[in-house]
Amino acid sequence: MDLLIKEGTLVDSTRSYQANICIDQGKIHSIFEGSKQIQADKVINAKDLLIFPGVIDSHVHFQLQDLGKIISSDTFASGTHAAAFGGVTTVIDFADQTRGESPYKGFLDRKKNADKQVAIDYSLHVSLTDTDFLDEIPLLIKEGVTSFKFFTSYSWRNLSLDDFDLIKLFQEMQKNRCLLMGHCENDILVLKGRQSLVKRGKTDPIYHAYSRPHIVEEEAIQRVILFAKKTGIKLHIAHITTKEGGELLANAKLQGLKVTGETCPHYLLLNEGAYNGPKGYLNIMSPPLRHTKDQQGLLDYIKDKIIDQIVTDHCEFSRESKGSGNLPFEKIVNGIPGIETSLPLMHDLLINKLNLSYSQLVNLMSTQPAKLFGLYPKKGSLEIGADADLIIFDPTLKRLISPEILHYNIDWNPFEGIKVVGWPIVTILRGKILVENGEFIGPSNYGQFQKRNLVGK
Ligand code: DUC
Ligand code: ZN
Ligand code: ZN
Repeated sequence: MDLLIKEGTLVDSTRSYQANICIDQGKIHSIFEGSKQIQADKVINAKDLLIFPGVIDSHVHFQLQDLGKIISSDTFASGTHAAAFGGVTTVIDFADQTRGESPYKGFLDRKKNADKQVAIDYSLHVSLTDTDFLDEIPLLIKEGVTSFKFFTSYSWRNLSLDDFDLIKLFQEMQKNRCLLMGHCENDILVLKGRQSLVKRGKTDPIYHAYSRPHIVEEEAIQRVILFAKKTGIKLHIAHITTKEGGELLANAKLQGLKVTGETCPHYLLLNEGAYNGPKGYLNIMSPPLRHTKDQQGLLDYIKDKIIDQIVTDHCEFSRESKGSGNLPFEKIVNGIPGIETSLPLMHDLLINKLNLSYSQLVNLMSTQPAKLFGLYPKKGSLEIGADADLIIFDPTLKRLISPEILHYNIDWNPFEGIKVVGWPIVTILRGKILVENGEFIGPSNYGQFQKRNLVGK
């Protein structure tokens, strides 16, 4: 046996129980309760510690090119390295089609770039920015890409599709049985809202939030849910930020539609007050931070199992890339870091403060993402034969979030100053220990591209 983890509390999406777990050749070999003589190359005593399946963050952007020339600070190497410290063992990034060019080629290029660098397992969603290459979808499915993305906004970056093309794309997704994920904001409302504020000289970071009021998100989510209803597709709503967005998801589920949704730690822990003050410009991301009533609403939808998963939308930029506080809000690149802190922050909020169960946390951050995106039960589970992607988590370890204790490529953090109790101390990927007691001890490029399955009908 390669590794024996003794006397820990195993947590999967349905239960927590004390047991020993044996790992061999990268897989979960066996699980047993009580004591037994096992010969293993390495033994970890996990008494008083928790063992989770590794976190799956299905929405991250490493090396994202924004506003033409600026590229987000984390490479696939640095981002996946930081992710491992946060207990994340699989990420799904994006291959965004350059409009007019082959998405298949774009995917192959991005994969080639990532393959050499990744410390943890990964996959890619393909974002489609026109409808001229829909015949490439079967090719991408063969490569293991089973989810695609659209934008209803970002026309200024040539990313959005109009309603006619959206419906065309939805019909194609239905034919191919893929999942379609949407960034949902009303493009004209964003563009004109922004213009009218800028014209009046209202360019401080807080106006980023005012330029994208709730209706921007609500209208777009409502529209695409209608398109999903008409075409019967599996639709996933990315980064829901508003109570109204959560309500639309709840209604769609009540109607029996195949609609799922996610939110992010920053929408639960920060509100638009974070745009004030000298560091406000750093917190610009889209959709923007909202109000306390939205935070409460989203938490209620998490408790009620309406929101299916928590992801980070990790997309970090240096202070300089964000203009060092000297740019009007509309010229600041969008995105914040999150991947290394999401598990401890969500553990502290959902379990320590709101009393959700450990299984719910595992479901939101590992099992559900694996199920939605075609990785289950190889990932996101503690079943015998599953990949041994595991975290050992110390629920008593106290940490003060600050850039100094994190491993990102930047020197600021939106959650700086938040105290949490609970931190991942060991991260294991396919049986290899990557992180142990604050040190990266594994190979730095052990990550592999994961071919994903089509899910459901
Ligand atoms: N918003 C996005 O839509 N993508 C990356 C980062 C962000 O803030
Ligand atoms: Zn988005
Ligand atoms: Zn995103």
